[in-house]
Amino acid sequence: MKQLLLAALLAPACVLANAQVSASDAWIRATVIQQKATGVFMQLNAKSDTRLVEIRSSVASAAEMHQMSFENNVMRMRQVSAIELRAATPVALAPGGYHIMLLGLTQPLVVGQHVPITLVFEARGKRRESIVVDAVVRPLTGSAPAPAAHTQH
Ligand SMILES: [Cu+2]
Repeated sequence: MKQLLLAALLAPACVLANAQVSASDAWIRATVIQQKATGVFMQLNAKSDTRLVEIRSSVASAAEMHQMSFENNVMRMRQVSAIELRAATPVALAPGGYHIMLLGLTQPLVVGQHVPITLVFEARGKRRESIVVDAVVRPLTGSAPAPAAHTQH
């Protein structure tokens, strides 16, 4: 038992395993020069009910949570103040749905680059917890909405 505890303290992955929320498959859409905003996507898994309330990254001056939806044949995006997470119910931040927007990028994000993103969660009783997610930059192409869509709000 003692050995197990020690191993848990030494391994960073195990420290994160103690968190109420874990993130997997985190990625960021690559940017072109002069582009100031981009989307971050991942899968979130909560052990108990909580909500994502804040995002920070050293590569951006601000970050927002957005929700995309298809209304009257038009893709619309609106800012949300939080993303609710239910225990044991994975939530996907994915193109076409919820996503994180990094705004005021301080540098271009190139494919293969790793960017730490800090996610702050608030559970009942205002108890806060933050985790740091390693997001990898992936190419612009794919099933994702065009970056231009983000200049429209
Ligand atoms: Cu957005």
